[in-house]
Amino acid sequence: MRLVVVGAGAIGTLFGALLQRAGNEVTLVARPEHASAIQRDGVRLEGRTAATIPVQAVPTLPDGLVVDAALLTVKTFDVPSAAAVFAQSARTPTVVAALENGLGVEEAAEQALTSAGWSAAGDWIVRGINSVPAMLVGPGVVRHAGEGELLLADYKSGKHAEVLARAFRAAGISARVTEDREREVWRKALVNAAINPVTADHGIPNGRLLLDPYRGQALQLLDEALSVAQAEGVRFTDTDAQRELWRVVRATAENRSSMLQDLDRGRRTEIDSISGAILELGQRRGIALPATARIVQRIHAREPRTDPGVTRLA
Ligand code: KPL
Repeated sequence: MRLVVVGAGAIGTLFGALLQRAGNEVTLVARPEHASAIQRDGVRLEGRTAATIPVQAVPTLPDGLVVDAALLTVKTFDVPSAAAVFAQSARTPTVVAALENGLGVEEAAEQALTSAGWSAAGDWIVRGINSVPAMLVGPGVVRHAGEGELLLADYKSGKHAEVLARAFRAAGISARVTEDREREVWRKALVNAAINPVTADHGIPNGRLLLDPYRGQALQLLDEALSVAQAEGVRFTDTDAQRELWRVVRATAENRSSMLQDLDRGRRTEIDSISGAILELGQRRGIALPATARIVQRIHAREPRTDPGVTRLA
């Protein structure tokens, strides 16, 4: 397949490099220093996968791009602009797989692609729900940091998820199609709502959440997020949610969460599309979420005032 990875940070670079190694034709669109290191030396993978893989990498999306699919691995808040820039570059509708964390990602992509003139834009969108952990070590260098799985779901009536899942599996990435997109999006959002803000606030790897006081804080956030999920009609019990939380914490114990990696780099985080989105849904339903409200404020206070983000892709 011909693939473009729009916003190749840790996860996009890991996936793009593995897909290229498996025989796909991949272009990574990445921040300039990352793109030029890859163009010069290839992608260097460490950890679970140790390899150097030559991949085409550019700092901006080429015009008139012809690909079979775009993987959007930008931050959630950059999905609308990345989708719009891709639509302009691709000219004709093509599969767009959005692999971000958080709630409302596919809706945001659909809106942007529709505004760019695509009809039935939702049929081109695949939602990716990823728990393969990866860390950007430096320009061109990514650590494959543990076990995880990529779930793929067609958003509307399109039938693209299986084709992508096959390509990912052929590249050695554990990937499968799910028919229950909403439940899986929530399952991941619950885990992210508990892991990401606590690890980011305290500067700790995921595995430290097994210890108090972090354990208690993560459980409190999980509990609040779960009350919103349940009110939204997603059927998870406390036991389901806790089992999933500790499973992911153990599988990604040495990983620094994506939110912590963002703060480490002085970048804006995805707090608004994870805990912020849950808080907003809770407020609409009159559910009090005091711990979530506090952590949203604490993470915002740690964020930089500006982050150019995807505007570099235009
Ligand atoms: O999704 C993640 C993230 O960091 O955003 C987990 C699975 C929690 C791995 O760190």
